[in-house]
Amino acid sequence: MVKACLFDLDGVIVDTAKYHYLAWRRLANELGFEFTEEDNERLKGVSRMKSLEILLEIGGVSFDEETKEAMAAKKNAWYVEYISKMDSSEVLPGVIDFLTSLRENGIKISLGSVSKNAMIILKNTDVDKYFDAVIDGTKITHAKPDPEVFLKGAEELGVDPKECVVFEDAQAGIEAAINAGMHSVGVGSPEILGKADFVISSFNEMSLNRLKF
Ligand code: B16
Ligand code: MG
Repeated sequence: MVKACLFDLDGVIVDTAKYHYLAWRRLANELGFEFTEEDNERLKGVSRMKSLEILLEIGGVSFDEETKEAMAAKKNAWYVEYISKMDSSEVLPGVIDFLTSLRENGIKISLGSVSKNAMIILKNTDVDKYFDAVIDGTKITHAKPDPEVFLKGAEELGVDPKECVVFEDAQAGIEAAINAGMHSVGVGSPEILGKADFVISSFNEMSLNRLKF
């Protein structure tokens, strides 16, 4: 049995992708071009500045660094406005039951997200109390597939990477787990997350006896 579970946030604990989408689309529209939900798929698990680069590439426009920083800040202010209205009803199915059974069985829990807004989301949805460690975008310098976010989580929990399992909805996140020498469970579609040890479509399919690798 593993000793620690490390969770990505967006797409695993909650679905904040829709709020990222609304905020990025608002920016794109302000710049005079469309941004579709399909385009938004390319931003999942990607850092804020890299997401902006992709958005500007889709719109076929370019700006200097200072303007890009201001645009990212503007998008983030809109995004924060949306997520400030979130509550516990937005936690994805099966997540609370699974987190509860982990705690009852002494398995440590860490967050491993590249989002700089992770703490607000955890607090608003009332899941912060389940976490022994929170590693987010404010604590890392390398984005996934770099293993930094998960290695820091394991270190803070005092657990060997080999005894950790990562839950991820993004391909780059599964690669980060592999690069960290950890087990991984994909949350979503097996076509995208094929490198994971196994894939679930929701936490309703998850139980402690599946944590033996
Ligand atoms: P922020 P995760 C990621 O969260 C999102 O999937 C991605 O779409 C977003 O751009 C990134 O966080 C940065 O978020 O702008 O809030 O710092 O999947 O790593 O939990
Ligand atoms: Mg994610």
